[in-house]
Amino acid sequence: MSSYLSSEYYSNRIKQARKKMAPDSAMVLFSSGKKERNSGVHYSYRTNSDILYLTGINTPEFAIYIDSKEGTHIFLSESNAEKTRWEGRGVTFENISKNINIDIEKNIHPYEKIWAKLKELLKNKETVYFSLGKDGQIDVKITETINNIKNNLKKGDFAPTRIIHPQEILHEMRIIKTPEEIKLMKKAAEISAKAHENLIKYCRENVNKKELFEFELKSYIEWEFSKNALTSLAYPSIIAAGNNATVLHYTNLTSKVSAQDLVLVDAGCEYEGYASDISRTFPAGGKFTEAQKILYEIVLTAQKKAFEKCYINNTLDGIHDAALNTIVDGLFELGFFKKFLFIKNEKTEMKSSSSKEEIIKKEYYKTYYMHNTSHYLGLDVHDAGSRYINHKPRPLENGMVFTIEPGIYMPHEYDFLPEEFRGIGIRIEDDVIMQNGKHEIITHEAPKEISDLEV
Ligand SMILES: [Mn+2]
Repeated sequence: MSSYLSSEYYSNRIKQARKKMAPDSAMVLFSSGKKERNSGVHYSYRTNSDILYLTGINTPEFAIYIDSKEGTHIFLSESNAEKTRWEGRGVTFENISKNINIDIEKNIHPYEKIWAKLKELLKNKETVYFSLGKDGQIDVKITETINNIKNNLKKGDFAPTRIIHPQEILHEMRIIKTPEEIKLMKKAAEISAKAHENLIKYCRENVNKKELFEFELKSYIEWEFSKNALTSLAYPSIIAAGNNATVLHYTNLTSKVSAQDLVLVDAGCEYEGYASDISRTFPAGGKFTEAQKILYEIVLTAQKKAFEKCYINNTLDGIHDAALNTIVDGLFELGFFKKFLFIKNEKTEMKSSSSKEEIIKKEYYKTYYMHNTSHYLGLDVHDAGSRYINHKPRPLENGMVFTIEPGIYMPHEYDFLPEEFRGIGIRIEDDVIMQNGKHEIITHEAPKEISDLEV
């Protein structure tokens, strides 16, 4: 049950975290609570990624305590016989003991005992690493526990005076993936890439044969994700035909797909906790219009320029600049900045610019390209870790995994554009691993060259 990686992996993660903790400190992490969807029904459960990172355990009513000196304690609510009849056997003490190499007798306790036990454990700790603000009830219990210690101190003892967000330690660690994690990430990427490839074929084969809707393409790709492996979704799938593709987080999925539409598919599976994130844009019927092809070529070139910038010590900002400059150059040559609608601070204004410098400096490009080119990828699709250290962009290192996803969006409402360009949204997104000083694209199996998308 839910042992994604080896027990050495998890004990090492815990050991590494401990090394980074302040003297006389403790870290306490809680699994996420179950969320009700509607009466008597819960959303499918997924715990938070920090818990998953340290333990691989995906269950509610679970917590881990790590001491800066030594000692790790686990708290778990085990299913009783009656609950088991309804929900099946959940995670057991034995599972956890195996998963993270920990002694059942001394270090694993029933979840119900956590507050009494924390009262003992947090005494004489100066600092507590705890994520305030995630769960109001747990916030209150933690504060109560600390106050309780403070109010019952014996001579020479002390109570915690600082609460620090554990992300300071864990999110830094999560930026660099270990070889074990990279193996899982490659598998997630492979499953998703193959699914995109098959979806493109399916769409092309069916769009002229029958009424094809976005929701059918969604079911198709999600079936592809899960037909050979137990996966879930890394995020809600976006399947957007025609003008819908100009909405960044389009989730309606009710439109009919026409053969001459471009279809933008942004979908990725989560495999054993790890996300993949792929976008492809393709002509539903296998033939680009002239306008679609012109814009598609710019985006594809922008992505290739961005890949060239994936080297050690360059930065995600450097990668973004390469993609952005290519898009601005391309759109500028085509005259798209002669007259355009600029939206800033809820104000819209028609503008004109004849300087690429100005277009970049004043962010006029956001009329057509309004998002960033990259984000980290890992247990979360927008993975943990700051892109900046000391206000400077963080240099790329081996073990980093991130996306490269330039795009161009020309909504149908933009009536200042030539008719043939209105209602086109394009994004091309791949996942990249930095390894041995080089970048490796792990989602390349999903086709994106024009010659592979046309029939
Ligand atoms: Mn993405």
